[in-house]
Order: sequence, then C-alpha cells, then structure tokens
Amino acid sequence: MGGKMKSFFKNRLSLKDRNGPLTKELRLAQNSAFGMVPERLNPERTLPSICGYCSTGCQLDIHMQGGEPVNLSASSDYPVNLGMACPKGWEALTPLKASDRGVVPLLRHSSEGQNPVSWEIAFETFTQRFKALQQKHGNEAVAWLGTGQITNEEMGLLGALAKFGMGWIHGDGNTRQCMASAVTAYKQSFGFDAPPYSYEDLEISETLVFIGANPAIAHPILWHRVMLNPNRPDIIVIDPRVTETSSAATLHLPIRPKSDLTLFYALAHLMIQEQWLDKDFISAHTSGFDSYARFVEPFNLECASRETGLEREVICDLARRIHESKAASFWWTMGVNQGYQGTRTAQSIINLALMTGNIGRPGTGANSITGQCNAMGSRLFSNTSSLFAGRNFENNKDRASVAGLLDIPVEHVPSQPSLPYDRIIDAVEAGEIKGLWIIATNPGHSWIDQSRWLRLLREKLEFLVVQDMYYSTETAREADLFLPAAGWGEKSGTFINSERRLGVIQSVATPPGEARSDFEIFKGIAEHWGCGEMFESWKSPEEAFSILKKLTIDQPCDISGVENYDMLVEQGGIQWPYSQALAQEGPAQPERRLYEDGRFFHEDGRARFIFEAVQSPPEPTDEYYSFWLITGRASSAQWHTQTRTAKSLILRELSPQCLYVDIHPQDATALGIQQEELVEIKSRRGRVRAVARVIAAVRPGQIFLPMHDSSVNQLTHPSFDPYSRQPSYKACAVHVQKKS
Ligand SMILES: Nc1nc2c(c(=O)[nH]1)N[C@H]1C(S)=C(S)[C@@H](COP(=O)(O)OP(=O)(O)OC[C@H]3O[C@@H](n4cnc5c(=O)[nH]c(N)nc54)[C@H](O)[C@@H]3O)O[C@H]1N2
Ligand SMILES: Nc1nc2c(c(=O)[nH]1)N[C@H]1C(S)=C(S)[C@@H](COP(=O)(O)OP(=O)(O)OC[C@H]3O[C@@H](n4cnc5c(=O)[nH]c(N)nc54)[C@H](O)[C@@H]3O)O[C@H]1N2
Ligand code: SF4
Ligand SMILES: [Mo]
Repeated sequence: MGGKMKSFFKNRLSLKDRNGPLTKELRLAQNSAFGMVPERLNPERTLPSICGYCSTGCQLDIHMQGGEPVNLSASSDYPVNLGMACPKGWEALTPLKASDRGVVPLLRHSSEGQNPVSWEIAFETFTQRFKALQQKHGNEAVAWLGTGQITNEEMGLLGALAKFGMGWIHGDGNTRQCMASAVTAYKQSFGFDAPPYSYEDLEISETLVFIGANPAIAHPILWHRVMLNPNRPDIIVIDPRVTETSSAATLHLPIRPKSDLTLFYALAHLMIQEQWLDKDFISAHTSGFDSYARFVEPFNLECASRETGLEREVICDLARRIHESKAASFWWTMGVNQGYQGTRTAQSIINLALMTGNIGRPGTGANSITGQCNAMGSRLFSNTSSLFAGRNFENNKDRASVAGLLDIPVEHVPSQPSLPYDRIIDAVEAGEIKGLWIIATNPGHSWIDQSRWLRLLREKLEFLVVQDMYYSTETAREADLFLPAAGWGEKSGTFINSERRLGVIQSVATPPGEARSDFEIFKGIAEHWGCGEMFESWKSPEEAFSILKKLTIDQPCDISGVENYDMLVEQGGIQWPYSQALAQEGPAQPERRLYEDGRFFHEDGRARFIFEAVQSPPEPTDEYYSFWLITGRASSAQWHTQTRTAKSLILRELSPQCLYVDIHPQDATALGIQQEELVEIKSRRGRVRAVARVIAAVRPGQIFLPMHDSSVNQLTHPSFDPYSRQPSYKACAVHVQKKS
C-alpha cells in the first residue's frame, strides 16, 4: 500500500471505534459470516474482488482453499468500505451454487420447449437467425438490451462487436431504467456526464440533502459512511415516505410525489430573494443565471406549499439550512431519475448547487448516486447511447477517432445513435424490430408495464436470445435460444463505482457445466459471425482493458495512466480521470472530486442553468384510481428481480417472502382493511394481490409496493422523461380494495 493510502487509513476511525448504528439485519448477516472466518476455514490465500451488486463498489476478500472460494470478508484496507459489507456482499458467493444455473445452451424447437444443444449449434443458430433477419429486413431489424452489471471489458466488447462487427445500430441497456436522467442532466449542464464527488464528501459534508434516495437500504455502506461523519451533520431527506433513511434524518420533508421540481424552483426563488447566493461563483463559472432567476419568480412559497404539501416554514427552514451551511451536498437517486421530468428535476438540484457555490469543494456537490455495480462503466463503455468514452455517433470527428484507435474502417461506426429502450420496444410492437438479444437483465420482471412487454416478446419477436446465469428467469423462460453465462466470481474484469472508482473483480470459482463468461460468449459469436479478426486483439479481459484505456485518451474520463489490474488493486481502486500526465505526478490521491478549478466541460468552461415549465402527471389519480403508487427497494437483502438474492437462505430470512403493500391507517380504516389482510390493487394495465402492512410510513392516498415481486410492474404506467427516455416507475394511479 502506498504512503498516501497509509495516511488515509491512519486518519480514519478503526472499525471498533465506529459507532454507526448497525441495523439488525446487518448484524445478523455479519455474525453469520464472522463466525466462520478465519478460525474454522484458515484460508490458504485471499483474493480481493469488488462486490457484484450495488454501485457502492465495496471490496470483498475471497478466502480460498484448495483452489475453491470457501468464504469471504469485507476488505478493511479498501477506501470504499473500510471493513464493512452489507448482507448481499456477505452472501455474494451463495448464488453461484444455485440449482437453476444455466449449464448448457438451450434451443427452443417449436412445440417441444427448450432443449440442450452444444455451443457450436448455439453459435451457428445465433449467427444464422440474426443474419437472416438483417438480410431480409435490414440492420435496423435487430437490437440488443444490455446491462450495468457486466464488466467494462465485456461491455466494451459487446458494443464494438454488435455495432462495428455485426452491423447493428440499436442496442441499449437496463441503465436506461436507472441512470439516464442523471446522465442527460450532467451532459447538458456540465458538458460531460461527470458526477463531481468522492465518497469522502459523505463524511465531511456539513449538510447532506438526500432527494428521492433511500441509501440505508439501497447503498447501506454509503449510509454507514454518512454515520461516520464526525461533524454531526444536518441530514435532510426529501421523500414522500418515511424510510429507513428519513428515520435517521434531522429533517424529513414528506413531499407530495413528483413535486420536487416545484420545490427546487421555489427554493431557488427564495434564495435569490434573500440574496443567499454565491455571486462570484455564478459570474465566474456559470451561464444562464439571469434567465433562471426570471423563470423562478412565479414559484413563491404559496405555490410551493400548495404543490408539495409542505408547510411554508419547512421550505424556508430548508433554504436557511442550505444557506448557513459551509458545505452542503445534494444526493439523488431514483425518486428523481425515475420521473416523467427526471432530467429537469436533476438539473434543478444541480442549479441549486451552482447558485450556492456548493460544488468543487470538499463536502459539496450535486451528486447522483448510481445503482448497479457497473452502471458508471456502462455510461462510458457500452457504446449504446454514446459512442465509446462519452463521444457522439453523429460527430464525424468522434467516429473517425474511434475507428482510428480501433484500427477499423470508419464506415463500420454507425452515424446514428441507437433507439432508446422504450423505442426499441415500440419498434418490436410495430414489427420493425424482429430479433432481440438480452444480456444480464431480466425485463420480463423489471420493465415498466410488464404485461405489454411479455405479450410483445411472445407474439411479435421472431427470434429472442437471452444470456443469463439462470435459465429460470422470467425473461430466459421466453427465449428461443438461451446462453448460459458465468457470473460475478467466475470471471475477471473491472467495474466503476458511483464515485468514478475503477476496481478489479477476480475469477475465484469455475463456472458450472459449460457456462462461459460473457466475454468468451462474445468472442465465440465474433468467430462464428465471421468478424473474429476485428477482435483479435481483445484476447483477454486485461487486453481488452488496454483497448478501453486507449479509447479514453484526451476525453474527460481519461484512464490511460492506469497501467494494469495490479495497479488498481495496489492503489485501492483509482477514480477517473487518471491520465498519463496525472500518473507521472505519482499514485492517485485516494479521494478526488471534480470541478475544483470551477471549470466545467462545455467549451466556454461554464456550467449551465437549465430549466423548464412544470408538467402535470401523465396519469393523475381520479375517483376510481384514487391512490398514487410508489415502487422501489424494500430491503438491503433483496436485489431487483431476485434471481441471485433469493438463492440465499440468510437473505431470504432477512426479507419479506410475500408481496406486501404499505397503506396508511386512515385509508385502511376507510376501506375496512385490517393488518395482514389480502388486498387487491388494480391499475388500467393489470391487477396484483398483496398483504396489507398498515403503517403511517406512507401518506394517506399513497401506497408503496416493493419492486422485487415480479407482479408489480404489471401495474406501472409507461411514461418517460422526454430527454432521457427513463421510465417513470414511481408514478401511477391505482385502485385499492379489500380482497373479497
Ligand atoms: N438492496 C438493494 N440495493 C440496491 C438495489 C436493490 O435492488 N436492492 N438496486 C440498486 C439500483 S440499480 C438502484 S438504481 C438503486 C436505487 O436506490 P434508491 O433510489 O435509493 O431506491 P428506490 O427505493 O428505488 O427509490 C428511492 C426513494 O425514492 C422515493 N420517491 C418516490 N417518488 C418520489 C418523488 O416523487 N420524490 C422524491 N423526492 N422521492 C420519491 C421512494 O419513496 C424511495 O424511498 O439501488 C441500488 N441498490
Ligand atoms: N417498479 C419498478 N421497477 C423497476 C425499478 C423500480 O424502482 N420500480 N427500478 C429499475 C431499475 S433502477 C433497475 S436498475 C432495473 C433492474 O432490473 P434488471 O436488470 O432486470 O434486474 P436484475 O435482477 O438485476 O437482472 C439482472 C439479470 O442478469 C443476470 N446476471 C447477473 N450477473 C450476470 C452476468 O455476469 N452475466 C449474465 N449474462 N447475466 C447475469 C441475473 O441472473 C438477472 O437475471 O429494474 C428497474 N425496474
Ligand atoms: S453496499 Fe453494495 S457493494 Fe457494498 S457489499 Fe452491499 S451490495 Fe455490495
Ligand atoms: Mo438501477
């Protein structure tokens, strides 16, 4: 460990000195793992690997014996997690052993269902079927849907293979469901998709404002880092629900869903009126402030209070707290991004940070937290909505530079961007897209308005390929061809976490049966497609990493100073940017934030104030559909569609096993619903049953359903942010009644 890293750890509290409250479920999971390590197992060696669940990016030490992983512990010398892990991390190895792992490719023979076939036949079928569709209907008749959960190297190879090798134009990722609004907001406001912060900011900020975020559940180790903040910070949570996070806050604003934009415009107006501004920062580093000031004038306290349901005094109090703080930071996730005005809402938060000078300094920032382990990697390397490393498909210079760096003819780089996810689905419905390849995502459960999606898969698609660890997922069951993939722990590569930190994942276990890593599957497809030569130099993940590095040179996300995987492990991960020039100055500082010099990525170096009129909800409540449905994460032991977490007995014991609905006592009484009674919830698209949890955590007129049950997205309404095309998962009207 380098000198900088050593002093970094010396200045921290030791694990036993920390008094962050361990939740009951964390304690349970930690005990179960601690009891076995290291006395009983006495591992021969440990291999560090970044966790394959959330974007916090904790490092886990995998304990090896006889070449097999026997257990793991949380790395105490990694700057992200400092010896901590959440239940999913402690249980990360368990899902690898599940009985429904895909062990051979499966091919559907019309009425006989899916049958095992060799990889040779699988690759041949893949190639013949997709090529036939392209020959008959053109390159726009096929598409892929990827993920933020595979490695950068896999993502990069997939994006290059599909677009430059196979001639595909359309490919998007499940990151569209998750990050798209933050990405668009940053690009428009800062000139590049570059979140400013480092996790250290959680520990040194004086005032932390969480908007539509429940980190105690969704990013538990980040939340612990907030608890380690020695400043006794002001923690403000803006969330319609009482959550695990809001319960620990100094101020909770139970805002009316989707009224955040009005709140932030009103805050801006108030702060302008009071002159609570950083005028020097505004004039030196931003553009468009005067128009913003004029625009927010009508957003007075009366209007804000009416729209948000918050008392005027509470809104004033919030403004004052931000003004009086020397270092205020703003953190947002899905309560903002997943909105029909997600991009503008994210920008209203960015605007507040800009006008108060809360950016580029320790403990500040307009900070979007990502979701999946490699969501940030997909933003840079998936080659979907932007060309590699933040470039633009429509820009000839960008296309030429990528073609040059990869030594391929420029005509192989499409000059049009992909359709976004929802438009790909519309194109399936219109019969324009006939073949789909889905990799490491389970939209049969997770996509909005799921019944339509499943109907289209079954009725409209001519060829569906699903590449997953498990043959049993809602999506894999529909596949014409299923490709069994190795999972986290069975392959190597890199991830990028929320604070832009690259870390290494290691192969510690052998994939079951004939399952192959996604990287190997992509290589096999390239060979059979006849474009293997183009990917000759992508020999191994580490060689692919060298290619990705090259692609970043002179971009804001330049990582050309990272020599190899060993350097990443040795330095405790490295945040981008880390150019060759930076590397010459020495090892990377363990915590780095952006915009310290006040320069943003637009040509004039200035950040922009961007704003727009507030819209009303696409599906408002009415007399019959009188409840507002909120969906989201429910427990730190459950991950999305649960293909992995449900395989662990410990995680199952830590989370509810049947679908429940949170409903306010007042509403329950009015509807004659008792605690734990069965309730029916209907939307215009479907109906589900859930057990009532009568609790004042939700407001009257609102209900909450966890996203982890596969029925929930039968209800959600397919509305999208117009700029990011991110689905609005947390806004639809439903009818609630006691199940007769
Ligand atoms: N345990 C666990 N952790 C996870 C995941 C998981 O599945 N399980 N998934 C990961 C991923 S991919 C992601 S994207 C993140 C998501 O992490 P979060 O965004 O923190 O999780 P959510 O529960 O989806 O939404 C956060 C909050 O938004 C609130 N909300 C809903 N509508 C509004 C609104 O209009 N305004 C405001 N201000 N708030 C609103 C909800 O009440 C909810 O508490 O979690 C990551 N971490
Ligand atoms: N109602 C509602 N719906 C939501 C949300 C919400 O808040 N409310 N949140 C949305 C968000 S933010 C997200 S990110 C999505 C997540 O939605 P999904 O991406 O569909 O969820 P996961 O369960 O993570 O699916 C990952 C799939 O990849 C497989 N897998 C895991 N590792 C590998 C690997 O290395 N290789 C391959 N080939 N497969 C692998 C897993 O078995 C699993 O089937 O859900 C969205 N849906
Ligand atoms: S907080 Fe996220 S990265 Fe850390 S152990 Fe839990 S799931 Fe893994
Ligand atoms: Mo996500």
